[in-house]
Amino acid sequence: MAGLKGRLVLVTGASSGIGEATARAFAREGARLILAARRMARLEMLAAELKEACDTQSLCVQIDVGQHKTVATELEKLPEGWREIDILVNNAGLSRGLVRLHEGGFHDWDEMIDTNIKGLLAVSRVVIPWMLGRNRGHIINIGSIAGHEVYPNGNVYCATKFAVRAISRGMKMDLHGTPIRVTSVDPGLAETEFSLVRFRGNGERAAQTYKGLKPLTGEDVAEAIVWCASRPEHVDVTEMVIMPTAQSSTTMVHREI
Ligand code: NDP
Ligand code: 8X3
Repeated sequence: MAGLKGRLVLVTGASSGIGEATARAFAREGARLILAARRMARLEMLAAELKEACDTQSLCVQIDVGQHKTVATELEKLPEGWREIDILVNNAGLSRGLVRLHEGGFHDWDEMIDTNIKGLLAVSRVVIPWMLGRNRGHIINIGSIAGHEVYPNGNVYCATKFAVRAISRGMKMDLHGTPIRVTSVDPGLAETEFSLVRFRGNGERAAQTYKGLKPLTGEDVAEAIVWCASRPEHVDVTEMVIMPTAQSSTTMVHREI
């Protein structure tokens, strides 16, 4: 695979799941990494692992993307040589609850909107001008099948992912005529900590989500992300939907139970 050696990749939400697997996949290709999330200890463990396995240079940055005002401050503090971001993977995101809209709570809604939409915007607002300054870059937003189809009780989470899809399209247009690429990678069911977070640590409930099917793994999605990033400069994969074979839509999931 050509083109990723020495590239600087910022992965938000690198402490778990898809983001963590994405960091590993880019490290295997020889990229340098900025690992961002709230759980710094996990990022530091990952950085040490990548150093050992791939001799990767990583910088760990504690960022809560939901704290929009501090995102710029934290990113502006990046040391010399670490602002030349070639690839931004806007992955940090979460779901809270799976209930009818009229039973939902403002706290959960705020958390999803602040992280999935406003967090992605806050990071992009800082990094895209840097990319424009260097006339190069690639933004990879992690959307979801939930940004293509709403499912029962998914209401606000789905709305945030519909928003991510709209933002990806808007970014592509706003960067028209520049060499900067925009990609939306939109997975179906992937077994990560996603459902554990959605159900606030209820492991039994989380496990039900993946019962009787072979879901995607973080690694499956990471491979797709790295594939998009490693296309030749004139090729922009604008949208990639990646599903488990056993899933045909948000509501059609074949389970062998
Ligand atoms: P995980 O829960 O395993 O990982 C989520 C990551 O996001 C963690 O690293 C977490 O880090 C980070 N994160 C959450 N909130 C914040 C915040 N406020 N600031 C910074 N980082 C944050 O789930 P996934 O890997 O599955 O999720 C990654 C992305 O993939 C999300 O955008 C999700 O919507 C999307 N997705 C997931 C699918 C699935 O089925 N799993 C399918 C389709 C899309 P920390 O807690 O340390 O801050
Ligand atoms: C995560 C996939 O279908 O659980 O975005 O919403 S789904």
